[in-house]
Amino acid sequence: MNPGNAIDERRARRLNQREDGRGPVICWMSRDQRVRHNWALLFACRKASQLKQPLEVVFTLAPAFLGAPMRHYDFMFRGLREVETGLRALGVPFTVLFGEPGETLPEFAAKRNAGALVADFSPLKLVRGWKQAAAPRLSCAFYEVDAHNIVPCWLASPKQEYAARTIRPKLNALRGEFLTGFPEPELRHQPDILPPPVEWDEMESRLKIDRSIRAVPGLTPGEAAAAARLRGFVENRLHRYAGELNDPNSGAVSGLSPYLHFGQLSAQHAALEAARSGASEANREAFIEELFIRRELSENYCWYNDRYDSFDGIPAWAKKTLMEHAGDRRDALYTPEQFEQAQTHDPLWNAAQTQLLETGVIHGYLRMYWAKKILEWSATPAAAFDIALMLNDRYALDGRDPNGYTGVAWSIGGVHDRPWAERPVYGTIRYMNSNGCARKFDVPRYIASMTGSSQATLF
Ligand code: FO1
Repeated sequence: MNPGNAIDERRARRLNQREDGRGPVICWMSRDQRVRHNWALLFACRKASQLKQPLEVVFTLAPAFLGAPMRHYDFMFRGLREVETGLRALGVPFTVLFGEPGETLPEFAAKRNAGALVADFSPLKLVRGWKQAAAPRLSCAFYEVDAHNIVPCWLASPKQEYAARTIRPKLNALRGEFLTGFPEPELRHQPDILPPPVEWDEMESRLKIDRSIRAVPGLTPGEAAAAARLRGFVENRLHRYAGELNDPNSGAVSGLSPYLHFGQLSAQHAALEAARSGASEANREAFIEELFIRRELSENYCWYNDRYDSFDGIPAWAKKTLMEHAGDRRDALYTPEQFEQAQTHDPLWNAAQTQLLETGVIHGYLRMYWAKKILEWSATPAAAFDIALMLNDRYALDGRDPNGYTGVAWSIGGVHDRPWAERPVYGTIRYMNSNGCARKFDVPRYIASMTGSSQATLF
């Protein structure tokens, strides 16, 4: 067990071989944008206490991030404002640096004469590039802490895993040691004065982003809203999660993915809350399977496969079968714009795309159907892969996330799946159709709820 909820040293790894210095400890917050249940922040707190130095937190705001539009920056900024407030209450200075993180971060660390720098973990190439650019320009110790996963990604497995069934035993073997509670942050050497508040409006005005894709109405971002959403899910929907995981009409989905993506909610805390709930073992395990096994499998995929965001990254068997069928006649062919505007012949697909456009989420089960139909109705498998990613990243609030990349790679490229019966266009990639959906949920009801039109009568 974890006495007093200590911090397991295996959650951190060193990114350079420099010793801790005599200046403040800086926590470089990026992925896990929250004050509570944050192993990177807790590790930095402890380091600051050991060095008898103050703790500071910094967020490096890049001018653009993989094409993310205003919808995502609005969600992120409103969450970061809450982080600023939460840290101020703890007496922790919070600074936002605008510009290329590989440059702004080392400058800041030098100006502060930092004794140590603690970053959180992301398997994405862009963020890894920031760290690779920053590391040689740092004169202090540089640590990385996996605050996103229950089992640190690098510990779960030393290689790209084949499927959920191969990583599941490895994750479960470490679950007891890592699915623990969190210590409270200990701060003893904080400065008396804190920096002035962040100029959020000025920061936003400097972003080079697509402002036409607006925030999703009615959705409240931030750590407090995430906690409320988790409480509501555990109290009212977890008890029927297993049975309705594949039913977009049920509302049983946790709705936690945008909060998990921006790190406004800790997956480990969510897993602990579910484990403590009165829900049945079957429902708790169904939730843990998605939150722990599937999510950490996607982290593993992105961490060990740097072509996670490309058709090239899929397994050889899948690439072979898809290329053998690349010349097959397509029942329909749509341009990226037609997909984007939900203008296909299929009311169910259009309803799923409409949900994505309007609410920024697409139900887990439907996301698979949605992506597979893009494969079926695109000119080439590689084009389909790029269109699915483009739409997911532009509109899904949990876009640009390992879960999203891996979801598209599973649906179109058979990643973590196996060959099925061969058929046109798909080859041996698993096939899905609306009849399959109709066996899982009330399709006309879903379509009506998304489009409120008579299209539902087609089924
Ligand atoms: N992380 C940062 O450290 N700085 C950013 O400016 C930033 C922008 C951003 C925009 C959209 C989005 O979906 C994520 C963004 N993130 C940013 C990264 C995010 O917090 C995660 O680290 C990655 O998405 C990996 O999951």
